[in-house]
Amino acid sequence: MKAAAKAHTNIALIKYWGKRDEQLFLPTNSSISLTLDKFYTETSVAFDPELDTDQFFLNGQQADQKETAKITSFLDRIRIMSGKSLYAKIDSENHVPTAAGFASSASGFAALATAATKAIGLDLDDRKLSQIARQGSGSASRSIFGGYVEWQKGEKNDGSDCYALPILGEQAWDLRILSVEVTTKEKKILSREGMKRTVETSPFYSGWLEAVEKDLITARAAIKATDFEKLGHVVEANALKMHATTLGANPPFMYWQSATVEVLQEVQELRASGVEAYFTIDAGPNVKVLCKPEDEAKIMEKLSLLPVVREIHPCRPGPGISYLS
Ligand code: FM0
Repeated sequence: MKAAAKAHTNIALIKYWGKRDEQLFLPTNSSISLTLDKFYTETSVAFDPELDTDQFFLNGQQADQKETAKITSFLDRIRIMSGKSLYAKIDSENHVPTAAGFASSASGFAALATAATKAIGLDLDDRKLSQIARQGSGSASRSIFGGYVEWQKGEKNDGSDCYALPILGEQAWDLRILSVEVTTKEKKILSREGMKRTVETSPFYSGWLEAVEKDLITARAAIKATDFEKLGHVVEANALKMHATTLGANPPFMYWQSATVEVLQEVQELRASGVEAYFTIDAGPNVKVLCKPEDEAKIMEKLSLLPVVREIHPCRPGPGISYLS
């Protein structure tokens, strides 16, 4: 009763920001992402009648009780589905540099959902897998698929219509995402906490919900038409709107640092000088720059000159989940 799987991380082009059900991880808005080739998680799961508890190893080290408890509550959903009450040994290798500002939870729960369901004998399609991965971390639902992906929010209370769907495969449109790591000092507000506080207290949240519906329409159309300029503009504007909601929260917070703003301004200057580059930012200070393959070298060179830039990781569109032997 053993299986292993690999899943890649993804970057949101139109952000998931807020839950309508915290237990089932149902979002208040749909989101769109690009799965990336460079960063991924490989996980093997072995259910074993000899075990009386789950054992979780991350990068070869046994995880503490708190981390293991998260995995156990996730696996409980799969145990209930399969009708089997076996515990498992989970081995996970993360190839995601945390400092680069990518959440390893997206690739982590996508790989875990894929390996665990297979190991326990469930034969599920990708849509169903995305629903299971979603219940570990919302953004993990999108990492089941490669390329350009939409996670649709659904309307139902049980989450049965809430899953990810591919929009365009990773081979169909070659864009680049440059992950720009900046020097940081402040402590992190996790996206889970940040989105909850924003939903509950920010007067700007209703404006976000209204705007994101329009941004989704624009982004879907831009991806289907492979219209880079249209996509870039909506991606950048959507990220700014998400971050604006945090300024209205109580207590207010912001993910940006001065280094973040320096990179944003450099990207806008590049654009003013005729280079097509657009930024997006997740729940942290690092910046991701979206560009065409032919502009990648030039943009990297320019951004590297900023003293606040520590490292740049260039990424390409990446594949969805795969099973490992
Ligand atoms: O990825 O509480 O998935 O759409 O990265 O685990 O469901 O870590 F910028 C923020 C990701 C949020 C946008 O949140 O939250 C996005 C964000 P969980 P996640």
